[in-house]
Amino acid sequence: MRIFDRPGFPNPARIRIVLAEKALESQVEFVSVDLIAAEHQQPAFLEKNPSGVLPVLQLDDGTYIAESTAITEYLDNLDGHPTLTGTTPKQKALIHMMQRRAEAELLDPVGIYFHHATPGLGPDLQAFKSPEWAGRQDWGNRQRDKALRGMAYFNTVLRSQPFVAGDAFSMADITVFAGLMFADAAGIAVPEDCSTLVAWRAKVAELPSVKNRSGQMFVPEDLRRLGF
Ligand SMILES: N[C@@H](CCC(=O)N[C@@H](CS)C(=O)NCC(=O)O)C(=O)O
Repeated sequence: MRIFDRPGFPNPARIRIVLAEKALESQVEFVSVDLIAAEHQQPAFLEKNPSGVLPVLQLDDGTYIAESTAITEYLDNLDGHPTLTGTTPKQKALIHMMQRRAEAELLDPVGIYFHHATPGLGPDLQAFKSPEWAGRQDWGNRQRDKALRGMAYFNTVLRSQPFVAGDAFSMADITVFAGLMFADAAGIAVPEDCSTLVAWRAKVAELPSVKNRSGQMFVPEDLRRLGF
């Protein structure tokens, strides 16, 4: 199997955690795609994933699987013992519901804020950032405020259960974790009154799959190119 990704970016990080959880890292060849140079917008990559986003999994038979949830489903079920996506109908439904909420209420608004209200990945890549979008600070702030509401929501959820979709660590936790990681990069701080979310995050950060996973840091050259 091959994974087309770029270390340090939030959606690729989701799959790096899954690979570590499932002890599959050694079975995967990582192919780095240079997002900042817009390699993912070139025809060669768009043939793999017409959406032009990372990560993408390539199976040994040549099949390409995009979308982090689909990749997670595949990897989690490879050994016949899914641990991240549920086993019972109820678990599967709750995990999918919460992971989608994590995308819709946290990861996606942080992404829009990052790309349209901050320098994001730079002017060369985001040529589509029109003056209206880039200049409409209220648009970005609405997305930041949405992300903050998302954090407050997950804080409330975690007050009554140890993990985002219930009693066990799952794909939904991975998405919330990636959302917070992206929020750090975008400069959106977790509100002080979200102490349960902060404690959950510290607990998840200590999981071996999260703490020791390969490629958790941005490629240093990327940080330099982004002006950090
Ligand atoms: N829905 C996709 C989102 C993937 C995504 O947005 N990936 C980012 C990297 S974290 C990307 O490739 N961005 C490139 C761009 O927006 O131009 C998934 O779940 O995998």
